[in-house]
Amino acid sequence: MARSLAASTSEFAHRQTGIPATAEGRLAVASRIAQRAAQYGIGAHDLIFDPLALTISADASAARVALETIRLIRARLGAPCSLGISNISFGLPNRDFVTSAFFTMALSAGLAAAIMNPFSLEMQKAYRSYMALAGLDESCRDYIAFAQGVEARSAPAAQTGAPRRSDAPDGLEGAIAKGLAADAARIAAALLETGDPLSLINEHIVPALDIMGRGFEEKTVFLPQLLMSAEAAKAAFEEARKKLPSAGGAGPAVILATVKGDIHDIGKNIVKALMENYGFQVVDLGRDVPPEAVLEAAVRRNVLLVGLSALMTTTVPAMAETIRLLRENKPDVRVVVGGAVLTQKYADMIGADHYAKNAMDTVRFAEKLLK
Ligand code: B12
Repeated sequence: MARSLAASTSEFAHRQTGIPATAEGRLAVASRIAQRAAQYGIGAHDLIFDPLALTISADASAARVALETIRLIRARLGAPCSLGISNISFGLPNRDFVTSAFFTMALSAGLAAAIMNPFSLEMQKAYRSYMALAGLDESCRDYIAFAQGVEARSAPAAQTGAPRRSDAPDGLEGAIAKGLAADAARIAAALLETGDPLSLINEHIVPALDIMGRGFEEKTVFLPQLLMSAEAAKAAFEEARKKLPSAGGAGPAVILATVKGDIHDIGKNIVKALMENYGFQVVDLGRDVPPEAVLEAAVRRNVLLVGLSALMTTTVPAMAETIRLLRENKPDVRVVVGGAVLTQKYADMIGADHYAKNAMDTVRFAEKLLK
């Protein structure tokens, strides 16, 4: 059987008049091989075809034909392809430039395996970038590890004291830093058996996110990692929230919103949970809320207190605009503001009635004002 198949697979070299110049011609050869294999009970998906990469220095259509052949073999025969990648750049200077670009194109066309130099940095870059771009590298985990490894090897002197996920501490902070939501929830639940929810939030969750924020600023932590950490922080907070049951919401109504342009809502949600725990009815407008929507809700619900959250310097102007609109159209409303980017000075500058550093501070201000 092997002899017969070997004869078949060498059709390119012997029975043909040479390597077919077109993708259809190469597909025809592959189809004959697949038919012969089928006679021996071997399905096309158990064969690996090499559609052949010839050098572009001799034939300008070489890459295009090879790529098209991969697509056709996959679509028509359902069979995987492998290529000797570097042939494509034979005869050219700096071959890795062309080879790695071709590798990315071939992967995109459906290449399943490659004969290539795994020690070539250009090829590694192409492979890791392709996997991330194709959505085959969850949260760009492998890409980030690879890119950080390259950076560390090429510039060890440029290391800063900024936190890296790899030197994250153990415990809840570690689970949040590594973006492990299930672990974060489990550890939070264990800590809550003896500790109180506010300490969990203030002593573990907020500091862990601050560390990640610093890393993000110093470019040792990247957006996919920040997203995963935020999810882990939310999972831990959810455990804390369960221990802060709503007191029934019979008290005064309060509006909470993260201002327009800003999607950070972990802090606002903590404020919400604590206020509900203290009996306030919280109307949560969510995040990225336009000034007009805040005003509309404040008028319709006739609330006397609005809480606004902003986490970015770029969204403080939206907070200022919201306050201005409220002042003009509902002068009896008071505005409390919070969020990591704010300071007392900022809050005064934009005309807020109170700056709350944390959730408990917000509750105290609301109680003084409304109860
Ligand atoms: C988690 C996080 C994210 C998560 C948010 C998930 C979510 N659902 O909230 C994700 C990954 C999505 C994210 C995205 C982005 N982020 Co971000 N993010 C953070 C991080 C690390 C933590 C924020 C946080 O939740 N802290 C924990 C909570 C509990 O703290 P807090 O919000 O301050 O809340 C407390 C108090 O402030 C107060 N409070 C909060 N709100 C309110 C409201 C009221 C009414 C009151 C009274 C009190 C109050 O009480 C809370 C409890 O104590 C910060 C860094 C940092 N240290 O803040 C960066 C940070 C805010 N992000 C930043 C940036 C740049 C971004 C992005 C633009 C990144 C990007 N290139 O896409 C996007 C934003 C997109 C957008 N349009 O909003 C920058 C902002 C820089 C700046 N100064 O402008 C920061 C500071 C990181 C950094 N150092 O560079 N981010």
